[in-house]
Amino acid sequence: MAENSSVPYGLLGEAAIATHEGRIEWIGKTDEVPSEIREKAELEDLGNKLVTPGLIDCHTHLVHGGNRAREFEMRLEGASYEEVARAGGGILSTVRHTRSRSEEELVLSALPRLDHLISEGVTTVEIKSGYGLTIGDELKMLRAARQLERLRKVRIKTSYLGAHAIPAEYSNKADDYISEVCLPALEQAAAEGLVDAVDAFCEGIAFSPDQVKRVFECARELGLPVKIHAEQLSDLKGTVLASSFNALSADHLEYLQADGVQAMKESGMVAVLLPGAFYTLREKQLPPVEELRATGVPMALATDCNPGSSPLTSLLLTLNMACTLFRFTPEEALSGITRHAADALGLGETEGTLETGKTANLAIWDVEHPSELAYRIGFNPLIKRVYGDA
Ligand code: DI6
Ligand code: FE
Repeated sequence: MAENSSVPYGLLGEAAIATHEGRIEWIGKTDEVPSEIREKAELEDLGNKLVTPGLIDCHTHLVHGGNRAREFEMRLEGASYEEVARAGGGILSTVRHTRSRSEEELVLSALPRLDHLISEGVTTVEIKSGYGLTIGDELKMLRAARQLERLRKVRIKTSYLGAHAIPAEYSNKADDYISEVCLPALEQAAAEGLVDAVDAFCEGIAFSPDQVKRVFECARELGLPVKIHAEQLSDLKGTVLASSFNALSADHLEYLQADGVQAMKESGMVAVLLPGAFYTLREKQLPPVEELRATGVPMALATDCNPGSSPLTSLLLTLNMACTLFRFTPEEALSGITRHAADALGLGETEGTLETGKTANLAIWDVEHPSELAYRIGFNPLIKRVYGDA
């Protein structure tokens, strides 16, 4: 499966891939392998297997303390979100658990989630901060994310999400939180090389467009790209704001309107849709997939793995949810966790398609057709994952 958009899935048929020092050196029809490559190659016959780019989970909160299974029970017993929050549930309960864990404990609790993604052929994972909400705890989360890349053969991209929720000690003082914690933490994290992008949650229960704009202005001064959680529960025009900063992506988008779709098209943003959160929250408002498709806005998919709204660690199940819930085609869904997910992380030059010069991050599948990857529910047909030809 290579960059060949005229053919469904970009399939090459009987093909060969030559890798060298972590890069794709050549890719093409098996009977067209150049002699100089064929002479020096160590051949591995994969038989009639499907090879795709390594999968990319471009939106996760993989590092976090504790879980919210009790909250899940309460909601099923009929408790409202407000009752759950009053009982100490919600994002702020994960903040308490995350603050109480050491960096090492956060790494150890994230590893099983990361290993499950890797078992499904994932080679790149984006991991956000946003459950620390103090300078020290936000940096602790980002250091834990960087540690994971040293412990596993996987590429980790970090996003600073200090503007995720207003901590209890700053209740009704969101602007003070931005000034005294969020921006100083971003500057320190950037100085320590812990930040690849800056994210913010623009929503009535989180931060206003004006507050998000303060965070994005700081990111711009630091030379960092931005992305946004926007239009998840209402339309605050967060996506339009993010487009004015040439954001990499806007994520969730259930309440995105035509002005937001147009703004994404004009600024070249990626729409990252998160069916796990839509499913978990039993949301009724569908993101405007048809408008995004018709306007030509690239659509990526991700697990949004987090302990509250999307405790999902399967990118393959995410494919199936996108097709069944959002009416993605299986081909769109597979592009959503490869080429478009790469662009949502600013990695389109090196990841996301099988092309000469790109990273040799591959996934090899025992399927007869690529649509099987989205079709099956709870089945993993991965035979082998190749990370940088290692
Ligand atoms: N949107 C979400 O759905 C999650 N964060 C966000 O910005 C919720 C995270 C949680 O419930 O812990
Ligand atoms: Fe999220």
